[in-house]
Amino acid sequence: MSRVVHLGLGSFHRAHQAVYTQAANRVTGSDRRITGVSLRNRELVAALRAQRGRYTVLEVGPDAAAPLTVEVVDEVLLAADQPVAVVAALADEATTTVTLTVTEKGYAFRPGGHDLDLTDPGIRRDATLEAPPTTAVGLLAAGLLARADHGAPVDLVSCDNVGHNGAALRAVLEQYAALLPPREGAAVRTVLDAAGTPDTMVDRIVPRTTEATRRAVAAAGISDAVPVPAEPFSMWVLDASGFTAPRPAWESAGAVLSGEVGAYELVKLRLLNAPNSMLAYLGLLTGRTEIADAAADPDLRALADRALGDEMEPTIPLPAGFDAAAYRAQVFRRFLNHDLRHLTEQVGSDGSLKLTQRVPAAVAWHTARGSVPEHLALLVAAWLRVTADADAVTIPTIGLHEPVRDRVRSLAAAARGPHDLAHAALVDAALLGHDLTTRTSFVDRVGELLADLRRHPAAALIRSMARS
Ligand code: CS2
Repeated sequence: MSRVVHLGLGSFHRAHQAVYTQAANRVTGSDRRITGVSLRNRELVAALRAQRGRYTVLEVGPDAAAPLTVEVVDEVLLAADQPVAVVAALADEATTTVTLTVTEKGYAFRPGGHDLDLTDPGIRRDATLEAPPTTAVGLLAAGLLARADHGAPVDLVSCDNVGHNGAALRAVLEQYAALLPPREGAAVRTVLDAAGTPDTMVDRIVPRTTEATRRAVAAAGISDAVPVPAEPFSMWVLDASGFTAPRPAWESAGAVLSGEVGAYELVKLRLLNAPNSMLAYLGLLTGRTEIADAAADPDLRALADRALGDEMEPTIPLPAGFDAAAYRAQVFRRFLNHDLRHLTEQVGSDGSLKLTQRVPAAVAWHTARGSVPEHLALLVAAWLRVTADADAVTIPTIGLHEPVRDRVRSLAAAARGPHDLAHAALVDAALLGHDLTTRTSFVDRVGELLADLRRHPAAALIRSMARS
């Protein structure tokens, strides 16, 4: 039976693709198993091994189903310790599907775009082929290289929130192949040319596991050190025409095969992820620890809802038959799920990478029509304020991660004020992508809003914008 290898064995995979794969096995009577690869989470790997790959998905909130035992992951590897075994799993003829959830960071994009960052130290080291690879891109390419020996078909399925994720994955692998010695580079390209890299849209809110998750699972009589909490909602749209090899029949478990994946990806990034980021940054600036608390504030909700409905929705082609009003209402119901305890700092982390996927193309749509999207400017200003100013977030956070924080802080130190900082960060340094570098009317507005956020408590600006 053909197998799946998954790179990025985090909570999202365990509550999403693994669940679909198990359900597809049950419906079709097949037995496709997953080799789960964590890049560096040693504790998770040890715990999952001790449980022979088995774990629990705990749905929380209204309409939650009973805890689900997932037993489809039957091999667990840690890339940091076992790179050779990971490459062997990727290269195995029996492996016909490789899925990935490595987050925006895992693609080693150059800041602000979809090109491989040729200065990334991990990428440069891996491309010498002098030692086993350490990066997701390096591991995948090494797997493809080894597959040149047999040429069995394989598909590489990105399941990250990146626009045109399949095409983006193919592009970084092609650019990586160009860094390799000529013979190896050519072999990787040959295997990649024959491989499928379908675009996908993935959706399920999966917060961090907490003690409350463990307690709830234990109360249900299940012993599990690494359960995963998740909302009841789940969606997966795949471009069926992008596959070349046998794969689990995920559609029998509710995944949607569609020729309109691109439209679904835009719906997800702009109508769900962007307002989610907005609640995260406005929430962080007004002392909210959880997304549900931010969404329950009528002013924050009004602003996020206007960003979604008035500013994002007009910029995208909706999939045929798509009910935008119902989607919009459902998005806020999902954000309001208090039991999820989804942290504003979790959604607010890695903002430079996430916002690049979620915001600039929509801004470009507006400025091309002569308008400046006010709420999107507020979102970017709020991200800048959170990133640049140590005094902006007053609630305790445990890990609000931002790869360009030092960069933004040194730009802030050198800037003559908020307007200058907005231009230095968004135009000169292109920290949110090239689309914004020429949208100076938008960047001016970001500067003005940032000035306001620095001068007054954030709640005052939020209140006046929400009520105007
Ligand atoms: C969130 C997403 O952390 C974030 O940036 O917007 O992880 C979101 O919860 C998922 O994409 C929902 O499918």
